[in-house]
Amino acid sequence: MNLETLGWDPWFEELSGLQGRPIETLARVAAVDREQLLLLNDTGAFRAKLAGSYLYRHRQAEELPCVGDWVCVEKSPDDDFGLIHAVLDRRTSLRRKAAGGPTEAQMIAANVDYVIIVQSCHFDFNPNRLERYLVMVRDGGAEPYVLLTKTDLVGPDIVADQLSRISALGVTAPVLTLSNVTREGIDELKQTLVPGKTYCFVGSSGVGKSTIINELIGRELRETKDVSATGEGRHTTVRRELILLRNGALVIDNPGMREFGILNAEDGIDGGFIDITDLASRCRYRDCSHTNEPGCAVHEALSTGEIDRDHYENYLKLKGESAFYQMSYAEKRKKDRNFGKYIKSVKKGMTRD
Ligand SMILES: Nc1nc2c(ncn2[C@@H]2O[C@H](COP(=O)(O)OP(=O)(O)OP(=O)(O)O)[C@@H](O)[C@H]2O)c(=O)[nH]1
Ligand SMILES: [Mg+2]
Ligand SMILES: [Zn+2]
Repeated sequence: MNLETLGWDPWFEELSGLQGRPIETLARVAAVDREQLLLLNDTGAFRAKLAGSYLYRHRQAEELPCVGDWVCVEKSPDDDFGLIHAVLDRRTSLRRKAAGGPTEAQMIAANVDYVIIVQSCHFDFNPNRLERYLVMVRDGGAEPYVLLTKTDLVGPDIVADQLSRISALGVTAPVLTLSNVTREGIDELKQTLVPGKTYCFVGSSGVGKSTIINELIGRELRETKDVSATGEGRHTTVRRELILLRNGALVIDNPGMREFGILNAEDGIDGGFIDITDLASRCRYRDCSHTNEPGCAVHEALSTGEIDRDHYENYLKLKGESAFYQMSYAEKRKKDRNFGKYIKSVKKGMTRD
């Protein structure tokens, strides 16, 4: 196994910038359990902790290593734990508003190439929530996929209707459907997973994320549980984990998310509502809020039915949330150009197969 197998990308060598000190090796975070981390590198899996000096300098939740991060770690063969001294800049980041503070971001996963947004055709399908997820994904720099599950529980007409509602939103992401029961669509999903790329599965509890990942692994590794009698999902997955599949793709399972806020996501919102942002260029006022200004092209499209009212209202809601959080959102940390060079030298010294 080498670092490329684990998703290492030349980007990290060229653009990574971070304040660091000499460290022995690079590794990828596979899981985080409180202050203990599970890391993977060319020597295999091992445990590590954060160096006290790192903790001292990085107090924001967003700055702590999360699943998918690349870290610089110091470890000699007889140490039980490696010591993490630095977290490399993230190429992409999937984050949401932390439940506690109004403006602090919580990392879901880092350096994910594709996010697979999972909704079940049965009870769970919700276009507004889908848009919210799409905003979160695009804002973090990853590419979205949409996956509808449990097609065995609804008729083909319902699946077709849901697909057309997704395309009515102007969603450009690929949309897949599958059933873990009839296994329809499973091969198509497998074929989309590319070796060396990282895929993160997100969606409500009970939609079948872990069942799919078990299927991809080929054995029961992730815990799944029966849905309760009300049809609501139950939380089963409690920990995120990065798993290397036999075909070479990397997948991250996630606990189901009840709700999440979006942060500082103006670009992500505009990317997810291209129909509205296109119309906005024809509004009379450049700073039109599309609520009640005269000459608003968005309002006109709304009255002719060219755009959907739910879609429009969701747009305004996400915009409002984002603007609110942006006011006090803490700025990203500074970059140090020297670190990229340094990473190169660390990498050169590593054993490779
Ligand atoms: N009928 C049907 N049931 C499914 C399908 N996929 C998963 N299930 C069932 O749905 C339940 C929940 O599946 P999980 O894989 O645990 O769901 P999850 O998304 O991982 O849930 P959390 O870990 O709580 O986020 C289990 O009982 C699965 O057997 C499907 O395609 N069809
Ligand atoms: Mg699960
Ligand atoms: Zn307008």
